[in-house]
Formats: sequence, C-alpha cells, structure tokens
Amino acid sequence: MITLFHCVSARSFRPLWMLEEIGLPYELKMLPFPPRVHARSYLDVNPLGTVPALFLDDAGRMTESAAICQYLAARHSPGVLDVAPHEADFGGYLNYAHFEPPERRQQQVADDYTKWFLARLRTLEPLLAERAFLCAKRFTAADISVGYALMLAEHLQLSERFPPSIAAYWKRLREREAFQRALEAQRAAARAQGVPEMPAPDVR
Ligand SMILES: N[C@@H](CCC(=O)N[C@@H](CS)C(=O)NCC(=O)O)C(=O)O
Repeated sequence: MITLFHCVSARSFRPLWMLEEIGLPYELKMLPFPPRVHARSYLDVNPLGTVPALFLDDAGRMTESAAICQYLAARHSPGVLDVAPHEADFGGYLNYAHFEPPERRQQQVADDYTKWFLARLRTLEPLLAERAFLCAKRFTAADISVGYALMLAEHLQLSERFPPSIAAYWKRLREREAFQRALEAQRAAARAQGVPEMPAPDVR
C-alpha cells in the first residue's frame, strides 16, 4: 500500500488529491507543521524534513510533490491524468506541473514571490478564459499542481487578486469530488492521529 506523509494543506496535498482522483488505496500519516520542529523523528523518514514523503508500494521513496503526481498519473492513469509525449500539450503539461506557489517565510522574499506569482497568473488568465482545464482538453496532474498553488495563494490572502477566469477555474477545481475527498481525508486523519487541524500555510 502507498504511504503518504502529509501536513494539513501543505504541498503534500498535491499527491493526496491525486490519490483521490485515481481512487488508489493509501495510508495517510499526518504530521504537525513544521515536522522538523514538532516531529523530529520524521527526519529519519525524510532527512529534508519536508512533506510530502511518499513510500511506494513496490519500494522507493519520493519527496517532490509534482514528481509524485506525475509518477502516480503515468503509472495508474496513463493518457487520462497525465499527458503523453505524443500529445500536442505535452510541453505545456510539464511546464504547468512545476508551477510553484508563493512563500511567506521572509517578508522581502514573500513580496517578490507574490509579484512574480501574480504576473504568472496574468499569463494563465487568457488561457483559462477559453478552456476549462490547462492541457489536452481534460483535467490532468498539471491542474493539481497549479490548483495547489492557487490553494496556497488563497491561504496567503491573494485570491481576491485572482483575475475572473482564474477565480472561476479555482472554483471549478474546488468543486471536484476528489478535491473534497482529499480535504475530508486530511481532516479525519488529523483528528484520528491527534495532529492540529490548522493548515500548514496558516502556521506562523
Ligand atoms: N519542492 C518540494 C517542496 C516541499 C516543501 O517545501 N514542503 C513544505 C510544506 S509546503 C515543508 O515541508 N516545509 C517544512 C519546513 O520548511 O520545515 C515539493 O513541492 O514537494
């Protein structure tokens, strides 16, 4: 069984959402945020101290959220949740799969990152005015990657600055049943495992 180490609404939400989209069984291990402070033994699991860490059913560990989504899509949902090399949108798919959300750690970095992030949204806006999802005329792992960036931006109070087509896209993503299931799964697991339910982006 796949095991995912996760903090509430941290980047590890990407693989959690992907697991729910695919419908794969998994074990969710919740950690308080940040684990390097509140769960020191996690450093034995992932020396980087970051989430996600995903242990694969057939051995091996992965620690990059976008790479995990691509792995899960390619292995368990090829041609549906990933975009194949022969498809026209392959380049765009890989590009969006690495869409990074803003940070808040240091004020100057956060301000610069916010400007950069909002500028990138401006390039997404015309695209999403014309299509429901980013690539290949279907929902893919690229939407999970960008969707999580929008989720984090909302936690950082940036969603009021989303242009209309992006606000509508974000609403469309939130309404997906797998997204709702992923939210519920992290809530239930946090409660059952005695981990605070406060989303990682809100921890100061
Ligand atoms: N590039 C990595 C970044 C992972 C990462 O930085 N995760 C954050 C949570 S969003 C974390 O675990 N931070 C813990 C810390 O900073 O100690 C990915 O996308 O998976």
